[in-house]
Amino acid sequence: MGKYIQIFLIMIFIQMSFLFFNCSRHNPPTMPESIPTSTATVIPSYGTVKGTLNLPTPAVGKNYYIYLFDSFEGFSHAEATTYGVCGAGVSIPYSITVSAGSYYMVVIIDTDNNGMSLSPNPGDYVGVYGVTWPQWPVSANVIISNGQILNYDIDLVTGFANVSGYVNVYSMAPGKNFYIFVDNDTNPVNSNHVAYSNIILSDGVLSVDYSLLVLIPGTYYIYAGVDVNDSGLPFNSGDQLGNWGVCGCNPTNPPASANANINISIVNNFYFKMGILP
Ligand SMILES: [Ca+2]
Ligand SMILES: [Ca+2]
Ligand SMILES: [Ca+2]
Repeated sequence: MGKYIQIFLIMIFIQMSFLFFNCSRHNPPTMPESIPTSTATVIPSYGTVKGTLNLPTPAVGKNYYIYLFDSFEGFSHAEATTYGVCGAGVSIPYSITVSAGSYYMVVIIDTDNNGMSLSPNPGDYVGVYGVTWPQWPVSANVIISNGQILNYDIDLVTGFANVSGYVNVYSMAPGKNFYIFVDNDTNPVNSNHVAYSNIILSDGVLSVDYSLLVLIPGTYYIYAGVDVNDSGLPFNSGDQLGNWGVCGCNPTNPPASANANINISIVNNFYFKMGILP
């Protein structure tokens, strides 16, 4: 093959390569719109826990509430919730559906019919799966996978006050509402408290005894206030307020972080006093 023919063929090859390269860069192949692109389909993954609630005595007509949660941030923030009404007898069937995962499961029967917006109170029936309250499981012991059905019975007991103490009000406020909260934060109106009580103060009262049921161990804020100006919650200027763990009675500086470490097996005594919100 002559040298010129070789050079000619090499030039043709370079030109064709260049054209092909340019075409590839400027005209990328496009997917016809009629061909669907593949998308990941998210299939919900759920399991069911069912069984029997074993009551200490019948609670006919009373509401039961069941909560599954991984980290507890208030009864309104559980990963799954169900409720129902107790029939006759001490064995109440239940069923709850939850996404796959690991959870604690607690049950409350509102024996005094004051509603779960108030959280459980002493005298309500309480239970936690795997142990007898006030014992607490060492880890999240309801472990459920997709499609799984677990049969778990839960023994309930009569809940008792495990957090108590007294609060000195700043000044007498007869006829005014006194509130005390065990809470995940210091906001009384965002529905993540864990225990709550409310009384009307009588004349002459400067010290209020309280007793609360904290169902789930943890580290919380405890604070109390008097709605001096009858505005309802939250507390505002002119109201009395106090936070446990704060020196003196400066109501404007709650602890920087939750500091009331509550062990549900013993009674914790928390005493504090109030100031006036500026
Ligand atoms: Ca109750
Ligand atoms: Ca709160
Ligand atoms: Ca007020």
